[in-house]
Amino acid sequence: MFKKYDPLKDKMLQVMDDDGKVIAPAVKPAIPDDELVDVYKKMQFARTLDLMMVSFQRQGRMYTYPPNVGQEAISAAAGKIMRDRDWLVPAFRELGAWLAKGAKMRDVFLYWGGHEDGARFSDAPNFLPPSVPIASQLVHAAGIGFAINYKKEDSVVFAVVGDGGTSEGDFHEALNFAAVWKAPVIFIVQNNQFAISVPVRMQTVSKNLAVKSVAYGMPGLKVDGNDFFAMYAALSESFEYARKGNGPVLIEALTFRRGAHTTSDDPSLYRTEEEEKKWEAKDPIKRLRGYLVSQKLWKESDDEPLVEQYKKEIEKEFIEYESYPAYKLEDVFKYQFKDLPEDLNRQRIEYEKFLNWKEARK
Ligand SMILES: Cc1ncc(C[n+]2csc(CCOP(=O)(O)OP(=O)(O)O)c2C)c(N)n1
Repeated sequence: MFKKYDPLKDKMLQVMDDDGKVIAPAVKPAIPDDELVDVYKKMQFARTLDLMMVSFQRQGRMYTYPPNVGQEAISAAAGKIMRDRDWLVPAFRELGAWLAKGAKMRDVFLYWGGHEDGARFSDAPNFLPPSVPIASQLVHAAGIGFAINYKKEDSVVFAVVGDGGTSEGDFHEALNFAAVWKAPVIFIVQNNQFAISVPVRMQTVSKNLAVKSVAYGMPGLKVDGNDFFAMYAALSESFEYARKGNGPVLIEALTFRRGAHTTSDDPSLYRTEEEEKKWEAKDPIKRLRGYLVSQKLWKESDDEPLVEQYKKEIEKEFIEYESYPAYKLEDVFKYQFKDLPEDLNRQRIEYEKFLNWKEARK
């Protein structure tokens, strides 16, 4: 597959068309029907949760949130392949993969609610906290890969970054050393074509993003990121390659962020409605549903009751989260150092004074 879809030739791996019709049967992964329906339901769940998070934020019940809508196939494929002993090193826009790794909804709410307890994800084995400093997570991923080899473990690291992240030094350092160390890391670039308002053509003049693998001496694949089958095929091949000790792989998953960058962004300022419409037709859930319907595994009318049930579950969890005790002031300072350095201690005292002053004004 790596040879056939050589990124230097700008080839893209695609298995189904926009309607879910299989156009490359030779590379379509063999997944049992019931498991495929399960994947579809998980994608629907992730989307429902994602849309509701935006809605909670709009209601003033949640802090800022980065919508995932349109990018669900990437997380769904990674989520189906990852085992407990594999690592997920996330950026911040791969909610479905968090859930697949075992993250509980409560923790997702706590994380985006700015609560320190939300950074723990104690039910998700081998899951790093989301990384807002762009691409910094990739050096951690390379280091984990090094440790896996050192300890002779059978684990693979799934590390996620955005297209904008490929312009960061950390991206290049991580890829270089992962390759030198033959670290079992799959670097997944979610190329959603924008880094906030900056289009990908302003990030690079490379032919594509997968081609960056060539300089570091690792295989790279450009994949239709809205095509679940293509993502699954690419990631399972990469998984086997990395697991067998061959080293890292770079996957460029071409997709489109249908929502805003975060809830504090307005995409109408930097992209056209036409572009949005074009990508709506390539929606990953619509495409997988097209396939399932054609195989008589699903009916369009099955969607509504499913989503309604998910909405109820999510609302219930969210209400529970809202009664979670507020975090203590010291929690903000507690986790980085064993002994708080003097300057941070001064900040803590100052902040405490500020909070007391604010309280007294009420
Ligand atoms: C090191 C660093 N620089 C800048 C920012 C501000 N910032 C937050 S998200 C973002 C864009 C990221 O774009 P991309 O990597 O394409 O991921 P996407 O948000 O599209 O998923 C920027 C510049 C940051 N968080 N970290």
